[in-house]
Amino acid sequence: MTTRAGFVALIGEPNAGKSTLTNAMVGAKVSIVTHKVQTTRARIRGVAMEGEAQIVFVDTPGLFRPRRRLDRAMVAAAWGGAADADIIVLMVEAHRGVTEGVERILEGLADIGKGRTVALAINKIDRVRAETLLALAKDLNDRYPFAETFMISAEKGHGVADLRKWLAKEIPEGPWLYPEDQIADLPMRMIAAEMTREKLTLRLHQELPYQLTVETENWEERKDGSARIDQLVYVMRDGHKGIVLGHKGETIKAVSKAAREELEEFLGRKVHLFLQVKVRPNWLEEAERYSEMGLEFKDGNT
Ligand SMILES: Nc1nc2c(ncn2[C@@H]2O[C@H](COP(=O)(O)OP(=O)(O)OP(=O)(O)O)[C@@H](O)[C@H]2O)c(=O)[nH]1
Ligand SMILES: [Mg+2]
Repeated sequence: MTTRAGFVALIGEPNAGKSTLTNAMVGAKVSIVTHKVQTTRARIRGVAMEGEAQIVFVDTPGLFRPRRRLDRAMVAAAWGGAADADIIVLMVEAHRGVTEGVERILEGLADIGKGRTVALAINKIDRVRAETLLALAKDLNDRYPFAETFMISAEKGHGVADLRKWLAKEIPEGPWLYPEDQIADLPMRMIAAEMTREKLTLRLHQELPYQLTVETENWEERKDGSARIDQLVYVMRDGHKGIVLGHKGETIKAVSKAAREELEEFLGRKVHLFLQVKVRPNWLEEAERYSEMGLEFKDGNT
């Protein structure tokens, strides 16, 4: 049997469902998902097997008009993921259609997509009627020569298997890139930090999630088979620290519990998770924070 292997980059506007699709393809949660935009900050690789094909999905940060330094690093990571991939899948939200943001991505694809297979996945089809979908598919195909169009619901699983089968056929022949049982290419300490950031993002309101970051400071394997994990939550202001902690520490306690439970399930063993909140007014300008996130720190104005 000939094996196949390749990289498939999922790109799209923030909230399009890229991480949800990555997880659906892999069959496990490797990338965090929230209802808020700009959840994913760096490229997250998830590995899926389809017959003799190993498809490495590259989940990317959403593409939007960057303003701040972190925005720019995220958008650069997303386009970089597309440029390195064998196949690009553009995800568009069915109910939002061709937004200004989608138009801008199509402009970018005119360049990055050259010489590459680019497919379209219209996601969240559970939210619209069939007529709307067909019109949207036609509109998008008039604007860009997609190799194929898929109508999917990443969340409900509709169309996901068809897309995976097609991708398995399209990726190049070659030896597998990862051991057969590996599902993610991200250090465990980073996955653990992402889980905590997801729980924080789900609980906090407004802009706050954007202004915090989580890092795993220490990971200690214990003799009884459990792990002790210490994480730091960086926030920018004293007031933010208060919000993250919550009244009598309720918020951080709930976040810690939810993150620990998910980690225990992921690792299949007991975890002791300790979170500490640190005020760091300038963390968004610190190169080390970016490397911890898996992002490139770009010089220039904030
Ligand atoms: N109704 C519906 N919601 C979906 C579907 N797929 C994803 N979602 C929801 O859309 C929201 C965003 O999903 P994500 O997977 O985090 O989106 P993303 O593209 O990774 O977003 P960023 O990381 O911010 O760029 C979440 O609330 C998902 O549950 C779908 O097929 N149908
Ligand atoms: Mg995401």
